[in-house]
Amino acid sequence: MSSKVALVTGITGQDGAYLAEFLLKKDYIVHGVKRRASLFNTDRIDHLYQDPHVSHRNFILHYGDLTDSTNLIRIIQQVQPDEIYNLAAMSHVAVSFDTPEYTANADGLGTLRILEAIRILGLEKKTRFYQASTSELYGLVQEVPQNESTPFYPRSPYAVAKLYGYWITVNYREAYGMYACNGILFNHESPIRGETFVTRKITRALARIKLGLQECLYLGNLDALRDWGHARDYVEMQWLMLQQEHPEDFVIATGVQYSVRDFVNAAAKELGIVILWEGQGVHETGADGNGNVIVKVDPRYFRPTEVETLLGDPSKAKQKLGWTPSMSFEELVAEMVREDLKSAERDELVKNHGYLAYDYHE
Ligand code: NDP
Ligand code: GDR
Repeated sequence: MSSKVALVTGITGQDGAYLAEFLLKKDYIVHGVKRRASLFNTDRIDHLYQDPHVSHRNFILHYGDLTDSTNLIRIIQQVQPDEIYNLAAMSHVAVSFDTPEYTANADGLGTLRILEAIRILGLEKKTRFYQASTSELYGLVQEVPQNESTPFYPRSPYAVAKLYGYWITVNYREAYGMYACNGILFNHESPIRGETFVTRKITRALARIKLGLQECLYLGNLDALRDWGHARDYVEMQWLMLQQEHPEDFVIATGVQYSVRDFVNAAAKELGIVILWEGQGVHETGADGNGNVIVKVDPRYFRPTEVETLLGDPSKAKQKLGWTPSMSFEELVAEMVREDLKSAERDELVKNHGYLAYDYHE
């Protein structure tokens, strides 16, 4: 039997990298859409790269952008994919308040552009479509825990754009009989998580603080509650959603909730750093063993409208997809801390013995 062909948008992102690895192991031919950037943006997938001059490649990248329908139509026409995973997005909730129109264009209309390309090319019966929907849709939560029928109340330009993506996916499924589904994924993290999301910001900063490379970590809302899982587990569910008899939407979550403060404590424990929490109303919130404050609250990281609490109910995915997360919260934190400590150790080595000792003027 010939290999299945997948097209992944957002291939250079956290999930794109894990999904590409996963699909290649399943013997797929994987095509990815990457944006042109002034610097290389393929760090997460460099290990999968194949020289375009060799024949029989099974990992192929195309330049593209979700804001450009002509290019999406051309890529989909060339690739004729069996499955499309739409993972590309301006995915940072706080940044979406600064770039709301672009976020609506890429995250909302971008989804429509792909669905419409499938239709224009007459691929409705061939190509299955996965939309990266999000627990941010629940926003100001109406019910705890949240499942597939919990009402949405988005609280950011990102979430509102994703709401459009969610419903246009449902609409194309119902209107044109397409196999299109939404994965409503709760937060998922990993050692390759973007460095400005709170978990990675914490593990990276605390590792650097431990080695004396950084003095302090500034955070926003420490009381926000999230349901954090591991990205590797979650991409497998994205694939499984496209292997069912009928297309359906699924919540993927661990069903366990922690605060940002809990995450700091867990990472500090892993590193053997003591975090001393101070009294309410005090903006300085943590200290190392020597009494130096290492975690401070900076109001610039508060959002105009916050999502205070998210907790998923993954019962449907458990029952129909056989979903069980393979990693606990503690294991996730430990893996992230371990990898960031390695990278901080490399920086420390360079700082102590490397190019900084070299006099460029000689
Ligand atoms: P990342 O931010 O790590 O990756 C986003 C990807 O989208 C990157 O490859 C980025 O390219 C690409 N991208 C951004 N804008 C465009 C554009 N206009 N055209 C083409 N590509 C673009 O996100 P994650 O991997 O964490 O998340 C994957 C998807 O899942 C996103 O849609 C996100 O909103 C959604 N999601 C994520 C969750 C999570 O906890 N991680 C939870 C629920 C949903 P570049 O590398 O050049 O920036
Ligand atoms: P989120 O993730 O907004 O849930 O979106 P993020 O890690 O950015 O924030 C989680 C919570 O932590 C609070 N917080 C901070 N956040 C950041 N980034 N930086 C800080 O310094 C900080 N301090 C406190 C936030 O206010 C928030 O409550 C992620 C993204 O991956 C989305 O694309 C995805 O859809 C959702 O998860 C599910």
